[in-house]
Amino acid sequence: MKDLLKLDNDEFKVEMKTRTAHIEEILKSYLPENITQQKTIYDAMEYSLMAGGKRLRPMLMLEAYRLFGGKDESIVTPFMAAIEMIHTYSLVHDDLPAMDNDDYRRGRKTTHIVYGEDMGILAGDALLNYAYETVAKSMASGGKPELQAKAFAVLSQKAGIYGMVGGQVVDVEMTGKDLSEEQLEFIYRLKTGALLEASLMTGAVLAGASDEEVRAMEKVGRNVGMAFQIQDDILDITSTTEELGKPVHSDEKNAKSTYVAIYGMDESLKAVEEYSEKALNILLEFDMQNAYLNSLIEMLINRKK
Ligand code: GRG
Repeated sequence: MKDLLKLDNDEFKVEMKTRTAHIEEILKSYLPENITQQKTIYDAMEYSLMAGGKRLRPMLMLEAYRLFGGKDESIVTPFMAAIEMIHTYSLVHDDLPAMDNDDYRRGRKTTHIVYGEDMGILAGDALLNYAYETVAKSMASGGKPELQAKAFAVLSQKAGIYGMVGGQVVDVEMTGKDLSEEQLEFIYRLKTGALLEASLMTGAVLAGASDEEVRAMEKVGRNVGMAFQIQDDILDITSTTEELGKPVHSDEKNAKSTYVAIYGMDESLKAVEEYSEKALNILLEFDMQNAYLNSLIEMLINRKK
């Protein structure tokens, strides 16, 4: 087996900055146009979508696309914009009074605080719809129809009842109750993991990866998702509101049974490392080497926000 390719710390930081700026430009270019009387919804969409954030999902998608030899970025950019819109809608809805009732996100007031609860609901709806509209429009204007349709199916499935929405449903239903190991794994795999799986899978599909390779990317995403969510639980306890850009101790406030609450801090830190290592080992095993992607996965272990 080959050695894992990685970037050194400084090189990774520079690359990450460049890539994040590139994604910001892509997102801007896919914002809706020709808005007239419905301008409020455009403002609320832009407010939430362009509020910063790590842009992890489009970043993973582009790296997976490159990993499998994808060259023409115009095929993957609508999907990158779409997944960030879907992710943003989930955050906007998750912050609503009926769900987590949070006032801060990505370092600023949440969408419903600024635009009202009605517009918060509609902004989430609009972002979800516009995500699919963006992908559908790109498919209608050419490209590689079979690959685009397959990627569209993966994206919509992972965002829906078999993915993120399904995980959120169980999470909401189980709030305040004790969770079994299986229930916790189910929630994390769907609520958080599914969109990360979708990022890596759609990138691979659009580049023409084989079914076996796409399945391997799904597994990578699943492990990254577990590591990411457990790290999120850890940061909710150890970090600060300033650093995270959202309230800390939110899990306690919402009576959420988290990995840390069930297994303790030491086990959780170990689990983040183990899941990240599993993800990297799958990439190594398949000889799927992209130094930036490997470093990004490793960075998740040490992330502070
Ligand atoms: C409302 C259908 C629906 C789903 C909500 C994603 C989600 C499900 C809820 C958000 C709260 C939460 C803890 C989600 C788990 C995934 C997660 C850690 C999201 C935050 O993602 P980051 O850290 O956010 O990538 P940024 O702001 O950096 O993009």
